[in-house]
Amino acid sequence: MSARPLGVIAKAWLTAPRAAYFTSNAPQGSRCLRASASAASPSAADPPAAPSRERHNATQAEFFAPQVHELQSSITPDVDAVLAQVAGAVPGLGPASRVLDVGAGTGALIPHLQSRGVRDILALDVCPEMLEEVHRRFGSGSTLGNDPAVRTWLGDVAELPAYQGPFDAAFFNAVFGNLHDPREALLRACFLLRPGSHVVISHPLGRAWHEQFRASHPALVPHALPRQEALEALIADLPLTLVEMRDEEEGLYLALLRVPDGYSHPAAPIRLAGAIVPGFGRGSRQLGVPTANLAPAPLEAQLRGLPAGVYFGWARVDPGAGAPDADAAVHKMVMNVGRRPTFDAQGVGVAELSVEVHIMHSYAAEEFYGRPMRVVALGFIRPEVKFSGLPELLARIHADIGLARAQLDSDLWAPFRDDAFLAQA
Ligand code: RBF
Ligand code: MG
Repeated sequence: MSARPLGVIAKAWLTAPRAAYFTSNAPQGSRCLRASASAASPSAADPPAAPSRERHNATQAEFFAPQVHELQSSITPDVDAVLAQVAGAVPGLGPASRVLDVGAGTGALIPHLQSRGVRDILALDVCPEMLEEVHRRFGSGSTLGNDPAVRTWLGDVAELPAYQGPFDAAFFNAVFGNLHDPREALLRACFLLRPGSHVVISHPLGRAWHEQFRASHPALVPHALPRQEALEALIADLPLTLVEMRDEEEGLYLALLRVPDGYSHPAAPIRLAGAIVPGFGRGSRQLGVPTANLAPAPLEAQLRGLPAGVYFGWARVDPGAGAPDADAAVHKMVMNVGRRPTFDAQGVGVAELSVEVHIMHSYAAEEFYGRPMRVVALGFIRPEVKFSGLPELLARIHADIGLARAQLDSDLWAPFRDDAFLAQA
């Protein structure tokens, strides 16, 4: 990439000198990029394969690295006033709040968060030069420590470790269209957010501007700013609800989403005990995700009112005499309580509820039918979903397992390994 023409466009990216942008820089750049893209592609009709996250983010970092001072100096008073609205969109932010700023850039949003009293901010970006500027402008607390400060994290939000949370708000300002995978980013953000907290997806320059920029830089900006219907589809199986949406062609685009209070279910910890029963012969062991199932009927009182979906927690099987000690220990688990709609043409699932517990341990024995199992479910990961098929379900279960592991290692949930209920005979 040559820095000079891109520099002009990147500056326009925030300052929005629309006439100049639309009439001189963008169309030329746009035509050039399109022409070279289709020339390089064997079939212009086939959409190019999505690059890996690593490759995608390297492209972002490369583009923005030379733009630090342009971006910084391009926050006009008009743009700044809109950014104040963005920071103000989340109710209740103040000195006790911890805020995640995804795609922080040079930190344009930070003064507006600070003027609302927020002191504890994690600025995230895939471009190290941007984060150096954030550090220079806003100072920083020590890398470790609990003092509220502006800290930085280099990388994709989809890879942000759980220990960086929990947050009271996550802002995706002027970055959503640039993300490698917006859904994955939102999903990961959800797991770092407290119940009742908020996500803001915003672009100060609005839809029309974003679409122009996207057209001229399809690799850099693969995604549209979602309209309400598309956004609702995007979050359909995420623990998020849409609260407010401003989406006019011109001017501020802003979607305010909320993590429900029920994310960590009010009934948790949910303590279940029973004898392990055969499953439905769907071959979950063959899938690499063996489950030990509990009969739902005797657990009706504990299960009543719980949303169908995936929970995480701790479990212990009594494997009987002669089993290795590790098999009798408490282990991490993910549990699906639901009707497995993926395997039903209507998508409603089988009539009878199933309680399927995948324990993150390799047991010596193949089956434990009739053996006692105890489970303490602590948090709700996501609702049950009708997936397109087994591969998608399996990929999702692996994501659930990863998220559950991270949650269960946290100070919040690790102590429940020693819950007295699990130790009972
Ligand atoms: N089945 C579904 O139809 N939708 C789901 O969202 C779903 N999530 C699951 C999550 C976990 C952690 C586990 C262990 C199972 C899940 N299942 C789901 C059930 C899955 O279909 C079932 O385990 C296999 O069919 C084997 O019985
Ligand atoms: Mg099973």
